[in-house]
Amino acid sequence: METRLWREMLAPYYEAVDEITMKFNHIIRNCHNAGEYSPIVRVEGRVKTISSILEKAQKKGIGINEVENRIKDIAGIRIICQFVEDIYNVANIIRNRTDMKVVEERDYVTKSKESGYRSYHFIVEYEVNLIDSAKRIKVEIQVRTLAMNFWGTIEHSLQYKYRGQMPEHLSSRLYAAADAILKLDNEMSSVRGEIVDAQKSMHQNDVIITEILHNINSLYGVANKREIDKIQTEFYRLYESNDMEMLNRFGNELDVIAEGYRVQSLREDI
Ligand code: 0O2
Repeated sequence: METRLWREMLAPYYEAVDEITMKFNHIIRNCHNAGEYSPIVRVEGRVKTISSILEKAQKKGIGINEVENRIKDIAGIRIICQFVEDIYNVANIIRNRTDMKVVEERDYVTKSKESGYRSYHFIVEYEVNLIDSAKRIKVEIQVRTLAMNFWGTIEHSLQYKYRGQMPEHLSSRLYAAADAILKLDNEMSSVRGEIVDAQKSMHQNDVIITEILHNINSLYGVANKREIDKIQTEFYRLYESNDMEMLNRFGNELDVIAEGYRVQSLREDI
């Protein structure tokens, strides 16, 4: 196939990867904005390179004209989570979405592959709107923990280096490392509640401080210097005491002061 035709064929896959990556990033942002824990840490997306498509097609005896039908991971999304439990929460999110249809599901988390590889795989059908038509394409979504991703990425590069002929001493080391990853994920799951709580309160504290600083910044333009100095001194005092309850109360009082100035300046405008 000519390069130009490959580019045409791959265009909707690039579109799908961009759109789906953005949609899962919105989930992260919406969770943060709502002060909720996000089951997703980050999202990555890629379109398989032409050489990698050709290599897979050759390995599996797939003809060029069958590539789109039979290679289901031309478009690939990787969703990275902190904990194994999050993988299953993300799996439910994917199953319940109305903009993609799950056509295949493989749980390599509960039952790892022979290599030790663990990850949860979906093949979904996703509709892309092109300039004058729409096209349904297949997209692979891999959901895994940070630890599984660490292992998978390293093992993948070694597999690439040895092209399926990995020396025994390396594959057995990797298998042992996969076992350590499984233990690590289990250990982390046992303290998930504590970690989630700590991260939530860290995020909430961050929001409180950011809002206070934003309000102080806005007051610079409208309040008098003495008042601002007083507010700032109080803020530093509370900040140093690390008393988040007091800082929250102070933030609420500052909201009222800032709101008052806004009303005043609006009245002056009238
Ligand atoms: P790349 O370079 O990541 O794209 P099948 O559907 O069973 O005929 P397929 O499509 O290989 O065959 O499905 P499978 O086994 O679910 O694997 C899909 C993808 O999962 C692979 O794509 C890898 O990304 C990943 N994967 C599967 N097994 C392993 C493994 O043992 N180690 C690592 N590191 N990754 C794995 P590609 O096209 O092989 O690679």
